Amino acid sequence: MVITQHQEAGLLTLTLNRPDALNAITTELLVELGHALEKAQDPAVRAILLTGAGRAFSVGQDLKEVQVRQESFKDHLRHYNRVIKLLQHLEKPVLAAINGAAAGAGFSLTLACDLRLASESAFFTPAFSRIGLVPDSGMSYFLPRIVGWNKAFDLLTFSPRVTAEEAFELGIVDRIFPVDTFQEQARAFALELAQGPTLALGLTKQLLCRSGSATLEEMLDYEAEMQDRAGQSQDHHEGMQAFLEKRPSRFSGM
Ligand code: LHQ
Repeated sequence: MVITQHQEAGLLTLTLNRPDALNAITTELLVELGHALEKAQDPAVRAILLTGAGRAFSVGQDLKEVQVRQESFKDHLRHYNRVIKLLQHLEKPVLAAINGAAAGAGFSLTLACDLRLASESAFFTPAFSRIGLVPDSGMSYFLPRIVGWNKAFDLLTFSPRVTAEEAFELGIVDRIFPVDTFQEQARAFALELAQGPTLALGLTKQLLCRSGSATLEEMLDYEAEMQDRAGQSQDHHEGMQAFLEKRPSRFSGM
């Protein structure tokens, strides 16, 4: 298996598991990741943590595999695009725990997640322009939305190594944890999120997805619709009770 899966207390951890190849992405890896993400639609899964085994998160497309490819890049990218859409459309928080290098489509994978937790030793590099390619796997969509058009163009053109600290300054990284305690702290952070009001968080994600291409009027209507749904949830009821009883909420995700 090139994707390992571990489930505990509502948290599904998916690990890219080709450590000897710095988790370079193969078709097999994308197919396995796609299957795992489809299964993650199960309501028992309330948050997903995507990470890499060994010293890298992922160095992107396995360049050895594409050298002997049979299909066009356009056809090959269908495997990537399926995974990116699944990450974005899962109605629950998806976190990337970036333990080392995230390059090319490995970087893109992290951008399709809802939050990025980075080890102090992590770094990012678009890598595409260095081999005469354009950004793919959603990078041209997510990166300018996070860092702005001109910074995205700068990063995509010069493809520097962006340290975790620099990525934090740019808004690419949301939390940084020390190398020694990274796995433990990322897991604890994700476990806490897996105990959250999952339905409301999923609806929040849908709102943010829609806001990229909607007018204020459309968003006001969509917010009202989503609030109606959240307002009928068990978690809203529990949240209100907990507030009145001055105790922490015990959300069920429904
Ligand atoms: C690798 C790779 C790699 C194979 C390092 N593949 N072996 C989608 C579909 C269609 C077309 C193509 O594009 C895509 C999407 C993409 O992702 S394109 C972008 C692909 N990725 C890259 O171009 C990144 C290439 N790698 C690097 O720039 C560096 O290796 C980084 C900056 C990631 C890490 O640097 P270091 O930590 O200094 O490690 P290293 O460079 O020494 O690499 C260690 C080994 O890993 C080395 O092999 P070796 O046998 O010499 O030890 C590399 O050749 C190998 N490796 N990336 N993507």
